[in-house]
Amino acid sequence: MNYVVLDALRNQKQASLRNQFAFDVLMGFSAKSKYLPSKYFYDARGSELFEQITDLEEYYPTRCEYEILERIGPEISAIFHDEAFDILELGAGDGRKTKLLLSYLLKADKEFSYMPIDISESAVAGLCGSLGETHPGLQTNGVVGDYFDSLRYVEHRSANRKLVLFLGSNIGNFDIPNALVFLRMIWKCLNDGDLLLLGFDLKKEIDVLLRAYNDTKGVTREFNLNMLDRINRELRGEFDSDRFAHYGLYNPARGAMESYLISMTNQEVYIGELEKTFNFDDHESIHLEFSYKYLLSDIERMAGDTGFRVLNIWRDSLNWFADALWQVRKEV
Ligand code: AVI
Repeated sequence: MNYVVLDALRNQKQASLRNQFAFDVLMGFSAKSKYLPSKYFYDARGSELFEQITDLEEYYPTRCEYEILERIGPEISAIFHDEAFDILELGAGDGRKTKLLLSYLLKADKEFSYMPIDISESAVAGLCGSLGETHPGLQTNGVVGDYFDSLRYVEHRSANRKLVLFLGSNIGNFDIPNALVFLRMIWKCLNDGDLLLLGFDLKKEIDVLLRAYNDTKGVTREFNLNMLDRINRELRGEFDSDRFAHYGLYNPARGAMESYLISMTNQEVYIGELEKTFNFDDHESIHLEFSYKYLLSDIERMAGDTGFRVLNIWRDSLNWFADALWQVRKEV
């Protein structure tokens, strides 16, 4: 087994995770404008549906970032010269895009290790297993744990310079204040000179965005409705997902795609674990997700505000997506 499960996580019983889910559902459905936190998309079924989304013709971000990662290997490689380094990836998923970069660095004979970090043991185990087959020469050490515990854990085990990857515009699922806090917490776990490669989905024609989040095959719709199915499975909910519609819109004031489920009728839904019935009025909405889109100036500003220096920003040929390389600046 080439991964570790951090104790803090192992000790967190399944039951307490479920309690947290129940608590968050109670909070979200008790609010004046109902919502569910987007982190609950990613159970096994949700992760599978997300992988399907990334293969859709309309969902461009994965393809665009793939094009960038295919190209930037030499520049990343040059930064480290002959220095050994560690690549840490936050929320690696199936690692398809990252493998491009890893392959290049292996071929260039770089001395580095790769540490995929994820809260889900099955995600880390799956990726470590598949890398063992596709990249047998690669030193892979997965870490199952909370992002920040994991960064601190790695910090204590290796003195090498770090390159942290947070790809796929995952940062876009945080609202701006929370994104800034998240980036500052990464900064806090790293040393002066360490690097962060971040994926950002750029502002573009609104029609392109609307198509990406309202695909014709209905996979995004299913991805959103899975949230209700998950409540049924894990919290003994009684949702009939056919009575909800998916609605994805672009909010130009916020600069973000927003996803909602809309109740198509006046209905009452019982959730066993909460011993409570919730009322959903006809046309009432449940907010599920923000997907922020950025300008290059936003990327520069966010770096400065959180203690980083921008080394490079690479864009795909359509200028739809950017990967930015930031460097930690600390007063030493
Ligand atoms: C994971 N995240 C960056 C995706 C996004 O584009 O915000 C999740 C997603 N939601 C609907 N489609 C994809």
